[in-house]
Amino acid sequence: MSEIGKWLQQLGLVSDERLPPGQHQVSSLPVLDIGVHPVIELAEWRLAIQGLVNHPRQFTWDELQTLPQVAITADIHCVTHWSCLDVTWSGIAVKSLLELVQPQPEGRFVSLVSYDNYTTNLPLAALLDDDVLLAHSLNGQPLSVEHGGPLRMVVPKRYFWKSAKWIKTIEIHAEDRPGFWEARGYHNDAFPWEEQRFG
Ligand SMILES: Nc1nc2c(c(=O)[nH]1)N[C@H]1C(S)=C(S)[C@@H](COP(=O)(O)O)O[C@H]1N2
Ligand SMILES: [Mo]
Repeated sequence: MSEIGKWLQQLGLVSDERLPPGQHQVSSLPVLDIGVHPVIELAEWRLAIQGLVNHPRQFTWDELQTLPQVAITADIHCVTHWSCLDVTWSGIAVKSLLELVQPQPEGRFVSLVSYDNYTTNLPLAALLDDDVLLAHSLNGQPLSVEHGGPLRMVVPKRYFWKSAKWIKTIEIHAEDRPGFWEARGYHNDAFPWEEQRFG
């Protein structure tokens, strides 16, 4: 941290707190999901981007690897109160994928649909952030099946249920469609620092 950063902290003008309210730290990423761990051969695996886009597309595994690769290190916060700090992910920038399919102006919301039929929803704009990626690796290792391999969404700014494992389809809609947990009372926006867990 910079000298001035330390100073501001000592004066109590900024906080060094990395845990959002109601969270405790864990040292490794737990495995959490609705219970089905789908296994898909890479040769069969597809990612579809469809709905309100000019160029709906299905990507094979090999096609995806040719797209711009990014790596990020982020703190992960789960609504069940654990946070795992400094998790490194690498994969494909979602922004570059969206540029290829060209969302239409009325397409403002996204449903993520996974191979276990799990769904979650986000505003399209949330996927354009630089820290949002489709991850195929976790802390330098290929993403294991239990953590959503071969490919999962990572949306670090939201509670982790928005980060769909085993992603299959990205659908762009004009209206917001609540996903699996959102339809069961979880918060639609899910910002950890605002403690948007339910409602
Ligand atoms: N496809 C799918 N994605 C999912 C889930 C799921 O059940 N199915 N669970 C979500 C929840 S509630 C959490 S906390 C994270 C857990 O990811 P992890 O098992 O890699 O820690 O995945 C999210 N993505
Ligand atoms: Mo979760």
